[in-house]
Amino acid sequence: MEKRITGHTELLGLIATPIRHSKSPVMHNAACRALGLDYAYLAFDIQPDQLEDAVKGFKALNVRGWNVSMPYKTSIGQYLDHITPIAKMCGAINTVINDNGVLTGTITDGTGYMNALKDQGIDIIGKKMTIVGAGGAATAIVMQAALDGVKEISIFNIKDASWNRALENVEKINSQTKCKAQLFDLNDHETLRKEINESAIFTNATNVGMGKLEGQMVLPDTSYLRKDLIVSDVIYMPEKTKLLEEAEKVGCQTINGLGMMLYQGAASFKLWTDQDMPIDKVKEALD
Ligand code: SKM
Repeated sequence: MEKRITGHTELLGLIATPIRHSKSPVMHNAACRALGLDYAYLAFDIQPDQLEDAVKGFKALNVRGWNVSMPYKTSIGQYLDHITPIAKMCGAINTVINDNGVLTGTITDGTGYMNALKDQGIDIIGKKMTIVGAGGAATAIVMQAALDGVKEISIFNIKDASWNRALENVEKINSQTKCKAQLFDLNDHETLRKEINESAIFTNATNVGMGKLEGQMVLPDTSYLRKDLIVSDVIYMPEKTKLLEEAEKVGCQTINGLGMMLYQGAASFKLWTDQDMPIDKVKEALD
């Protein structure tokens, strides 16, 4: 690594807090090493009152680009020059591109999710999806899925603070894409069962299954699952959530959140370097 860094090496990065757990530095540095690109990617743990200074500093230092994670995905936009239509639709930014001092914000989480499905040979275009959640990950997924041509999306959420965001997401999808979206209460188990039965894929885009909620799942029980249903989770730590464990027992094809993480990074990497991330090499580095 040290041999690689010279007086010419340029910087890529990631801002968030907390962020030391992130897999992004390993991913991006492995990709740069494999391609012989003269960049180094570092994680910066930035406090909320430092966000504006951090953006100004990155601009002054001519940092080529950086990822943005929680809690800054919705607040960084005010410091940028341009925001792409998909980032506007999602109300969030996870990638900033610095073109000689002109800063553009976009979001790659949704394409990351869709490409992770493709990587597993899963095609949901023209099909129906049921998803639980209305936070950042859920929003990015449903917007990109709708734009890519998923036919119907049924969103389930509890009536918490993100219910209104879910309602807005549904309105945006229905008015700006050809996809038909609907929002339901996660406690309406009869409808949940019906919507899952009609879907090709069921996705958990909440944090149920990780941290303090490890061992729990968003479904009341496994009778909602069937063998030919694809079950995906945005969580990758633990590698296998309770939902994915149960789905596997039923015989479902399952996919955890690591692919989404990998492919959102690949999309950011392409925007900064104009190169395709060498996925196999990066997967090796993540093992
Ligand atoms: O959107 C991504 C972000 O680009 C990087 C990241 C990480 O490194 O943990 C997580 C997601 O928020």
